[in-house]
Amino acid sequence: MTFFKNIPSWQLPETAVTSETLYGDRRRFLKSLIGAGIGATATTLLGCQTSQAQSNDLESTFKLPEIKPLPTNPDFRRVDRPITNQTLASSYNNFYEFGGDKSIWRSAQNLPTENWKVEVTGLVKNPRTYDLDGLRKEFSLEERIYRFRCVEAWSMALPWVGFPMKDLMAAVEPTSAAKFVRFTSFYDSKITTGPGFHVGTLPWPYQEGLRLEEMANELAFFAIGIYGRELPKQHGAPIRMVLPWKYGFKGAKSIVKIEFVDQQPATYWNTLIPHEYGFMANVDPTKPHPRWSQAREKFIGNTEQFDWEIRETLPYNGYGEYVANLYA
Ligand SMILES: Nc1nc2c(c(=O)[nH]1)N[C@H]1C(S)=C(S)[C@@H](COP(=O)(O)O)O[C@H]1N2
Ligand SMILES: [Mo]
Repeated sequence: MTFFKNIPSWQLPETAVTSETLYGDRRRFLKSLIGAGIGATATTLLGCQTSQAQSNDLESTFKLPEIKPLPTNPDFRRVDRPITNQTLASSYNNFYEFGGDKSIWRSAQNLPTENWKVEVTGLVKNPRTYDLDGLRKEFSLEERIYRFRCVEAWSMALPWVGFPMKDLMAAVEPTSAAKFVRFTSFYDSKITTGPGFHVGTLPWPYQEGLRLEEMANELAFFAIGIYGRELPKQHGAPIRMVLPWKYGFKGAKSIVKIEFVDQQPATYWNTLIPHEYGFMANVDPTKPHPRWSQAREKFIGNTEQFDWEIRETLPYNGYGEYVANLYA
């Protein structure tokens, strides 16, 4: 396998990435990273792993109640690629609270979503705690089809159901002192047992952050559904962030707390490996990840099996007209 050595993993034909090469790579990287005290990053190399989506059980995890009526926002009715096959999208996930590989959909079913509460607090005039009914009553839901780009260089196109983050901002009214927002995911060490390595040393809970202007941008979205139905647990039920111009890790799942703050918050990946996972994390094909190119991506489309269509990565994941002015 040495002749693959200098080729980024996403350029390998999928058949060449056997579990053995993955295991070998993983061990090699784990060794080098553990030396540097950052072994947890090794899992990010597993983006090419083929996950088997063939279980009947899987379907029951995403055949949830429909959300109706559901206008599709005309601005986001279509993208330049087919919508990803739902079976593939809902069985190939990152959710490190429930495991370190792509097949966490089964263990993610342990997430307790009953009586969910989202606390919105910090530098706001109207702090609020919402339950799911409250969110659905207060905010108008719509469907948006967004490109989705993981930092590991795989991508999808997903039909989310939810509401713009700016609507929630309008409800709680951040004060002029608020400059950033911290988002916190559900964490309970008895349930979210983690990826099984570096147990006890990972910076839980998973947290993410945005600048206030980013949260106010038209694109920034809270999803409570996908494919016209309630959000499956593996996708971050009952409410998760969706930021299509940023790498996927910025979109924290299963949100329990939203805090308006005056300083840039610490975030999970940025705390773990700051030189690989920046706070901003805008999709940028010209800026390689330290360990692989970001110029292209492996698109998971509307096919029965993973066929990893190679596509050029777009600046801001194709959303420059909405967000480039934020970074001018
Ligand atoms: N709480 C939490 N949120 C998370 C993650 C995670 O491990 N924990 N993984 C992130 C990463 S790396 C990606 S690519 C997306 C994956 O979303 P999906 O599984 O719904 O496609 O979720 C993001 N949100
Ligand atoms: Mo990711």
